[in-house]
Amino acid sequence: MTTRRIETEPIDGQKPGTSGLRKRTSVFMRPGYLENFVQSIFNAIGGVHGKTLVLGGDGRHFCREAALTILRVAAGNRAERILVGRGGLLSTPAASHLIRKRVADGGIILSASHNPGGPEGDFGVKFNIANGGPAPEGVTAAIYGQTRIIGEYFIADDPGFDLDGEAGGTADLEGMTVEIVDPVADYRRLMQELFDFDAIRALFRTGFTMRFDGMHAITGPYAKAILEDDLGAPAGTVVNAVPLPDFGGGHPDPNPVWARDLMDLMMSDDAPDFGAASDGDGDRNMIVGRGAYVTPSDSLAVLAANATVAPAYAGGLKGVARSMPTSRAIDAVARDLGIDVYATPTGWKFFGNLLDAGRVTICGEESAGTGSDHVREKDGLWAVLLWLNILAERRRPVANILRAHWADFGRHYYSRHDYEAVDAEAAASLISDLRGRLPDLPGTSVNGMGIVAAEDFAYDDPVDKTTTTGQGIEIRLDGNARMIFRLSGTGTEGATLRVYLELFEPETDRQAQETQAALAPLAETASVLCGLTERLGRTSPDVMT
Ligand code: VG1
Ligand code: CO
Repeated sequence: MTTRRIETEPIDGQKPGTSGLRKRTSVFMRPGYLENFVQSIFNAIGGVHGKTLVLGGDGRHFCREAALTILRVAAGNRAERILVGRGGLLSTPAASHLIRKRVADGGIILSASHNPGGPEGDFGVKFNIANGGPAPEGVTAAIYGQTRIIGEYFIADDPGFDLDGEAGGTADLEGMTVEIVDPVADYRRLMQELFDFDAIRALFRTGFTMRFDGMHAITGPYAKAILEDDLGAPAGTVVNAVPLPDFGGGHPDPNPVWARDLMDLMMSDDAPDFGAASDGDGDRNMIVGRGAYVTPSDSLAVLAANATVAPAYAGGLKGVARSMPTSRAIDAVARDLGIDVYATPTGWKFFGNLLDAGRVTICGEESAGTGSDHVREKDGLWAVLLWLNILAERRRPVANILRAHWADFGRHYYSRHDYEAVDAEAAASLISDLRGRLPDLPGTSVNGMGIVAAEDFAYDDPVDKTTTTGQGIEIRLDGNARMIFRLSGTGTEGATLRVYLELFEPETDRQAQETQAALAPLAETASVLCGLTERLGRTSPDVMT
């Protein structure tokens, strides 16, 4: 077997966004495209000679072929060892854990997260650093820089490697050791350490019922092993549990729109006590009680307020963090606990430094990402297990816990409205024009609502002192309301405008409104303020979560 040096041209890359590089699967399948991008990653991190990397993905179309190609490029670059999930599979949180546990130099995760998969769908490559977290801005910028100047890549000949071999087994590839790891085992052990499995088992023994929807994506095998085998949930609790290359034709995005079946069940007379789902790569979560959907922002706040029931957090939280657009429900909890709360730009990479520095224990995003310092990624199943631990302790329905939380802390009505696949230039100018008007907005009123403050969010990282600008336009209004305008960094078609709406309601007797109804005047104001209909030709959002 030999390694070849292949001459190549810079690729049509783009700066890896909030979660790595995402493109149509067909783009990643172009001859040399994946090889170029992976070589660019290696070049950007000073090569991989002598290094150990973790590799795995969410099982979507092209994952297996991509894993085999990446093994060959790693061998061509003389990496020391690659730990690859059996079948090329690893959830994002499991990959993060494995990097940390095995003290690897980093990892490559193959996923476009909640974006649909398949030949017509999306594929993605994400690079994580040695702390187990997504590459920070400096690294993604360096990777992008390399994609613009790359002229060659190195690749070992096709080894015909068996990705389905026995876990623990190793093979030699041009002097590089490839080790197959069980994708579930280490992660499962970690969860057993964090949570009170006895208490949760006892909860299931009382006849507590649950449905977990794996959405035909990566979390299925993890959920089956932990919920059904370890915790004694009845067989069939986990549905859509086998990862499929096209996710069964669905959108593996755990929200009321895309996890419709689960939502319908939970709102019906046959609803189990608890429902949950996770996304393509296993880092997001949806939490829903019987007749009660829990918004990700509320879930984050409830988890933080009750975390001490779990052994891992019994000593209290050091601090908490949320992305700026995430509702301030968690801020109220932090005030009550007397701990710090940090607001970061969107994207998990911004939590890494805070977690590494021991400033925060729990963090989360409005987009259904919640996690803690146990790994450096958001973790869907972790959130589900913490909820279960809380339910095992409190023995009250989810709806009840939620209402009590609002009564204690006030309710933050919250929704995100997405305008998808809009004209990229129109969306960019909508944002830049709004940005230009920011200094004039405070003190004025739009659609009958007074603007208190308007800013273009910039983040000063308190740990590494870097500044990141242009992270979303935040408008604060009278009555403790807020709206944020931001362009998505993960879409693959045109642009996606996200409008985030938040309204604080301290009065218990006004906390029972339907979310969209409560937010309707604010949504109207947002639309008027940015000239949404004229500029984008849209009168209503594509998705409201
Ligand atoms: C979206 C979410 C963001 C999340 C990111 C990656 O980014 O809004 O909160 O961190 O996806 O999540 P954007 O730029 O499209 O708004 V995942 O589950 O794709 O790793
Ligand atoms: Co994801």
